[in-house]
Amino acid sequence: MANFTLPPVGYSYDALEPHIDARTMEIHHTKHHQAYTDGLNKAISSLGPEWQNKNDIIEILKNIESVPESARSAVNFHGGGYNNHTLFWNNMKKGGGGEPSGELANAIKGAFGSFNDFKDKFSKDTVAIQGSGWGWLVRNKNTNAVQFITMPNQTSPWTRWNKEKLVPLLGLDVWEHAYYLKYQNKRADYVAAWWNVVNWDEVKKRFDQA
Ligand code: MN3
Repeated sequence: MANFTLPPVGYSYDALEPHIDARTMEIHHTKHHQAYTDGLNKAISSLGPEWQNKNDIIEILKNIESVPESARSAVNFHGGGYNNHTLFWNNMKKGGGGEPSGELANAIKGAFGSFNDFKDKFSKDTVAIQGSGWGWLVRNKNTNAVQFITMPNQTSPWTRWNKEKLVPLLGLDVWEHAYYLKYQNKRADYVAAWWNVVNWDEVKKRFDQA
C-alpha cells in the first residue's frame, strides 16, 4: 500500500511573516500539500504491487516514463507536487534572504554574471510563467553548472533526470494558492518578498550534495 505522508514544514506557520502570511502557509501545507500527498497515494494504489512498495518519490519522478500510462499523468502531477512542496518548505526560513557564499556563489556568478543578474532573471521569468508553475535554480550534473528553468503545473525538475541530469536546488511556487490571500493579483510583489525568506544554507547544502 502506498503510504506517503505529509512532511512537516519544520517551522511555525507564522515564521515567514510578513513576507508569507500564516494563513497562506497553513492552507498551503494542510490542504494543498495534503491533497498532493493523497493524490500520489491514490495514483500509486491503482498500480501493481511492485509500485505499491516504492517509497522513494525522487526515484519515481526520475523514472516517470516507466510509470504505467494509466497513472503516469497523476503520478507526475501529485508526485511532483508532493516533492516540490517538501523542497519549498525547506528552501525557506525565518530571517532568510541575503546572498549565498562559497562555491554556490561562484557557480551563480559563472552562470548569470552576478547574484543580482541571477535574481533579476529568476524573478522576471518566474513572474512571467503563464498560469500555474514553478521557477527553479537547478544544478546540471552533465556540466556541473547551475541554471534557471521554469516548470509547468507541478511537474518536477527530477522528471528531466534521464535526459538532462537536473537536480533541483531552489524552487518558487507561483500557483495563486501560494500568494493570493496576501498579494491577490500582484505576483511580482510576492516574488520580491520571497527573496527575504530564502534559506541559502539549505540551497548550498543541496548544491554541495548534488
Ligand atoms: Mn503550492
